Formats: sequence, structure tokens, C-alpha cells
Amino acid sequence: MALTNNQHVLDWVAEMEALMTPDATIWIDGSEGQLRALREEAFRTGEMTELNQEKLPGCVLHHTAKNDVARVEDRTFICTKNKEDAAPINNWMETSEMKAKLLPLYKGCMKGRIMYVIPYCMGPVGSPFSKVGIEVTDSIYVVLNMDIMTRVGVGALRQLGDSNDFVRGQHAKADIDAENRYIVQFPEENAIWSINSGYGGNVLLGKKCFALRIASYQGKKEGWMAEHMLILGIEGPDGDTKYITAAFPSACGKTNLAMLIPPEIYAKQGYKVWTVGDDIAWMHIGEDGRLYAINPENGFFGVAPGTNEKSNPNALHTTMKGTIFTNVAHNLDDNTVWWEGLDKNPPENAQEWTGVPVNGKEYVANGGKLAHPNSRFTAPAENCPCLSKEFNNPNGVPVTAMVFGGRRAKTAPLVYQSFNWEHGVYVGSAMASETTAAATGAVGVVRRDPMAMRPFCGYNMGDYFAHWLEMGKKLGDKAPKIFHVNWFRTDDEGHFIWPGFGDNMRVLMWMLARCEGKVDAVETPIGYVPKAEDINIEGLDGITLDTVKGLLDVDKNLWLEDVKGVEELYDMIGSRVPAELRKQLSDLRDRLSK
Ligand code: OXD
Ligand code: MN
Repeated sequence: MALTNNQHVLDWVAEMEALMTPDATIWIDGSEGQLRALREEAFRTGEMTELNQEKLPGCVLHHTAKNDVARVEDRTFICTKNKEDAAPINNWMETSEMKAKLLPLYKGCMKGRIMYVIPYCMGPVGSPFSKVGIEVTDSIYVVLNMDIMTRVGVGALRQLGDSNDFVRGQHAKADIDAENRYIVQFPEENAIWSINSGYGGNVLLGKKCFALRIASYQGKKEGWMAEHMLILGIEGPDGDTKYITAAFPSACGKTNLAMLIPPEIYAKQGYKVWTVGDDIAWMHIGEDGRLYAINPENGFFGVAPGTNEKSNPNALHTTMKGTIFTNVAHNLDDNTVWWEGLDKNPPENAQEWTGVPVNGKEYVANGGKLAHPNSRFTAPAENCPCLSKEFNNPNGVPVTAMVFGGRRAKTAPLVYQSFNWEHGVYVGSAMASETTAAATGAVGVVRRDPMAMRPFCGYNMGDYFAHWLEMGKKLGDKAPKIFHVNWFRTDDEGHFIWPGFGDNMRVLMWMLARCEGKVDAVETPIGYVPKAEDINIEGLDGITLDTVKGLLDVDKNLWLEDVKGVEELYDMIGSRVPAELRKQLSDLRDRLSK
């Protein structure tokens, strides 16, 4: 039975029924009873496996098709009327042309299946910054994941009221045919079409498709920002909490930074770190003129391999109940899960992620992988031991500092601060990450990933840079300070020099001291770099003042090379790159050439 009288919603759902002709339609109300019944149904069909309910209460395991294990950037499109509004960084096709191509794939594709209608809210229900989506899908896996990642059910419909302002998301598994897989955003129509995939990032339409691609476009139109950023709070001994947002390309440790455990030197003074979000921030200018961030999500869709008691105990504990594991290994000894890097003790009696039974120990010894490298956990935010008490604050948290970062073996120093907002936007636009760990002396392949939004910006990247500049003008002297970090500098043998993980807090503390005007810095051509003695290394094994000096060093020749890479990116984006950023680039080149 329909859960709403909203005629816009009812009409659209009727249109979806007529298009995909499911045998039945079920509206998801978000009640525990309904979700339990869906879980039971998924166990019955084998879509999911119930795990050991004593060790992992409420947890389940799912395997995707072998050809469907990650986001598919080459099959992801932003469709607009005019090409320049989305291209050239995005794949583009004209809106009606794409629809004509996809409609035959959707026609009748739910025959013999059930269509689930999921009303969901991105952001806390009741927040003026939250937005509603409705996703139709033929996948119970999608329903159960959406229930963790977003606020699903009647609350979302309450937030929507009679409005037509909701994102229409149509997902169908169809035949999981990789040749006909499409993830398509129509930002001008608030619509998302996803077909032939069952993998998280492609089918949980609230996440990348809505909360970044569609929302970034909405933000440009409405004067706010949707960013690929974690949000964390550092609470001082006096109880005051300062918030930092940070953008890193996928798989560069956002979840680990968002949930970091303070090193002893800070913990003993009473510092605490709180997680507001690990992947996406929606940011608005508040009544006091400052920038405020909410996390539109309600859970964590994290990469499992490498997560362990040492790297991220908070994430590990978050996955201990009510979690969906996807493409990890099944430990058949005790009906739990395992992944590379969980511990050094792979199960003897295991099933690798493809479902093949193996002796895990021998298998690992042979160099194989039990879990897929992109295997995931979908875990409720409320499980997180360090979840911020502001998580559900409808107004969000005020942002003191913003951080950009990438994986650079040599070029970028451990940390530097931009001269001002405009220069900070240049720094974000120039973000890059190396795709491989370097062998001795060698440097990996650099992929430019502006603001970590390359796969997620829902419109022209030049216009997106202009929007950042515009926001800076509105914020004026209330704008957060902008920094850049690099945890990944390597020595001549290719080993990481900086210990990373919890010790990254030492760098965040320098940033906060800068924001409060409590510490000086050295002016270099690229920005303000710390004096080595201002990075606290007390209690750090093997890191001396000289190590820090090395980590902060700026090699002008490498930077001149880097500027060339940014220029190539700007040339590729074309005429919509703002003149202010071209000027920033040439000023940087001049400073480096002096
Ligand atoms: C990503 C993710 O791919 O968060 O960035 O899943
Ligand atoms: Mn991400």
C-alpha cells in the first residue's frame, strides 16, 4: 500500500510500474518488522547469508556477481541538454538520447520480480538542509543497505510533504550485464537511472549519485556545497570542539582519519576526536556567516581490507552488529568474516569472496586474496564508538579548517596552508594522487583529482571551481582556512616516512593552532609550511626533527613539473576555468622560478 498521498510521488511510481512491470510493488516504511521479513526472504533465496548471531548480531554476508565489484567510472554519465554543462571531465550524452538508449533496457525488466519503493532522507529528518530521494529497485540488498546508509521510510515522506522536490532514482538489476551497465545522472531533472549492476556505489543511489553528483549541481544552483569530504571534531581539554573537513581521493584513508584515536600525548591531556562523517559533507553558510557541515549519510560504506584493531579499531567495532558485509571471505569455522589485514590468522575452512571453498591459510600463502580488494562493510553510524553527539544536529557543525590531500611519494610536503581562500581553491583544483607505491626513487603515476571530485562532480569542472570561488567571496573573513596534507611521502627505499593513522592528529593540531593564530609558519612559494619544531613528535619512535624537516621540504623542480600537470588539466577542462585560477597558477610558477 502506498505510504503517501503526494501525487508527484504516486504518479512517478505508477510510471515506474508501467515501465518495468513488476509482479508487485512494496513500499518500504523503515519498520523493523518489514526489514526482518526482507532479510528472511534474502536468506531463503541465498541472496544473503546470516552470520554467527552470537559473535556478529544482526550481521549478514552478500556476494555480488564477479563482474560487478566496483564503481564503473567509464559507464557513469552526466546527461544534460548542452554538452559543455557536464563535459569534458564527465562522460556526457544528451538527455533524450540517453533516455532513448536506456528505455528499452528498462522495459519489462522487473517481470517476475518485486519492485521496492524506498523513500529516504539525506541528512537528519527535520533539517532544513536535508533532501529527499525515492529509489525504486528490484534488489533486497539495496533496500537493506539503503536502510543503513540513509534515513528510510515514513520520516522521509514527512520531510517531503506535498513537494515535488525529490530525486527520482530508478534502479534495476536487469541481467547484471556488464555490457549494458549504466549509471546515469540527469542533474537538470533530479533523476538517476542505474541498470545492470548490484554493487554498492552504483546502486545505493543516495550516496555518490545523489549526495555528490546531483547534490553538487543543486549546491551550485542554490548556493551551498556538496563535497567528497569527511567531517571530524577535535574536542580540547576545555570541552570546546573544532571541526575539520577533509577531501581525499577514494581509498586514501578518509574513514581512518575520520575515526582516528588520539596519540597518548593528546589523550592524556584530555583531547578527544569525534566522527561526524567519513565520506560526504553538505555545507551551508549559517546565520552567523560561517560555513556549517552536515553528513547526509546515516552509515559507513567502508573498504574492509586493511581495517583492523590497530589501523581503525573504531571502524572495526562499528561493524560488529547490524552490518552487511559484501565480497569479504566467509570464515566457515565459526560462520564469521575475514579479509586481508584483519589479522594474521586467515581461517582454515573458508570460502573466498567468489564463493569457492578454500583452505584460507594455504590460499593466502599462495599469494591469493580471500576477500576482494574492494570488499565492503555497510555499518550503521550509531554503532560507532566515536560518533559525534552533533551527528544529528539539523544545523550541522561549524567548519574551522578544510583539508585537501593525496598520495604523493615526493612532491607535496606533510602539510602546508594556502595563502587565502582563492589560493586554497587552486590547491584543491590541483589535487593529485599517485596510483602506485613507488619503487626505489621512482614516482608513481599521477592522476589529477580536483577536490577528490573527479568521479563525482555533477557538472562542468570549470563551473565547479567558479562556485568554490563564489562561496569564498560570500564567506569573506569567516571562511575556513584551507590546508593540504600528504601522509604518503616515501624514503629512497619506497617506505612511508610518516607513521600516519592516529599520529596524523599531530598535523591537525598544527592546523588548529594556525587557525587560532597561535603559531608562526614559514612562507614558501607553495604556501605556509610549519617550522619543523612546531609539529609535535613527542613519543614518536624513529622520527626526529630532521625527519620532519625532510617531510616539510619543498623541491622547486618537482613543483614546476606539478604546475605543468595542473596546466594540462586546466587546458583539458577548457574555457570555463576561472581566470582567478589561471592567475594563481602563473603566480605560483613565478614564485617557484625566482
Ligand atoms: C568511494 C567510496 O569510492 O566512498 O569513494 O566508496
Ligand atoms: Mn568516497
